[in-house]
Amino acid sequence: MRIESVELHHLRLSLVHPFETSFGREELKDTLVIEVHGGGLTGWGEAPAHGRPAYSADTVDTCWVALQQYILPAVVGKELGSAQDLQDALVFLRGHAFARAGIETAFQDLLARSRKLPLCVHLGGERRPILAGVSLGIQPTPDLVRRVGEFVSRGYRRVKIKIKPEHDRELLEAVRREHPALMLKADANGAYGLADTRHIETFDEFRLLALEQPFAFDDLVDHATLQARIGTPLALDESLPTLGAARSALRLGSMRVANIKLARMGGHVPSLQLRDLCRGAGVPVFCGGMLETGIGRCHNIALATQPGFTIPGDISESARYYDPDIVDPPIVVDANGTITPRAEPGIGVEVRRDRLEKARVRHAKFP
Ligand code: OSB
Ligand code: MG
Repeated sequence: MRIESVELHHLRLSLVHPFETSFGREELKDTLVIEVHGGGLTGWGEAPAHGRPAYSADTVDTCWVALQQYILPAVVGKELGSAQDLQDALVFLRGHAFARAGIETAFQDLLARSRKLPLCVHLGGERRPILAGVSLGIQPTPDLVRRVGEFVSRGYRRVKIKIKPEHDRELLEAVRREHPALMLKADANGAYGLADTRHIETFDEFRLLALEQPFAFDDLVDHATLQARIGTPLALDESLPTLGAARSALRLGSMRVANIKLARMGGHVPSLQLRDLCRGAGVPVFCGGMLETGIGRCHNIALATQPGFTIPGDISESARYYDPDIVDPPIVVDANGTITPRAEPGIGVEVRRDRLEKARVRHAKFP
């Protein structure tokens, strides 16, 4: 398969609800949608970077430059037999994982469509329902408890809540009181330090599925010290930017669960390699999210159906963030709290060009 041309669509979408984490509050979401053309077919991918380098160094602007200057010249017009071939053509590239994920996911969609297979089957899995999960930002405790209740009544069986110092125990206690059996995760996005160890030890009573990224994005050692002192499994997110970092984390005992994000890892190929590493170490994994549009969301769903993704991830329905989403039909959660990948080839949804163009702030074609 040859990628003949690529289009970049920088979108700015308003979120249905503002999303607040320990790094700030977002009301608008910028993202980069990547459209690849080849063999008479079109594939869609997404680099769901933010407008500012807060979660990682990647922004839509850095993705834009990395794609135009380095990535697209290395892959467009080349005969690439597989997504591994595309990754091999990019071995020179350090970092820029979100941009790499954008082109790789688009190419995987193109390959799946050329094989007339749903993306989940093309990737090596089977088309099976996955448990949905919702990630709820920082907000006053009564609002959060009400929001959890709304999602639970709509069928969601797994909820992740964002926490930070002074905004943790009270929240967890309130949610646990109302939902004793809910699968609950807490994510701190690096807001704590080793000095908070005694406080974090008290979270064991909340029976969390995992406590995600309590310490800094570049730490593995303190996470290992904390993991040895608590019963709650730690899940790493920001601290796993590469396979090498993950190998170190597994060796050190810094986590008992891994959050695998397509954007952070640079596509399906490295995400599945991380799954394999974790499997070898007996560490279960889940698929995380970055507020993706329907395009990235379909890629997340396909990844989450792969063998080894035994912990329910952070994949919610389209309407949680975007109403309307840019894809048709939107992604929905059924009454059992599950999402079923579509049977059509590739991501299985149609990208609505009218909505894409309405949300677009910048557009480029390559070559
Ligand atoms: O830490 O997992 C995170 C969103 C943006 C940046 C970081 C994170 C998140 C989420 C949202 O938790 C997951 C989603 O619903 O897409
Ligand atoms: Mg996280």
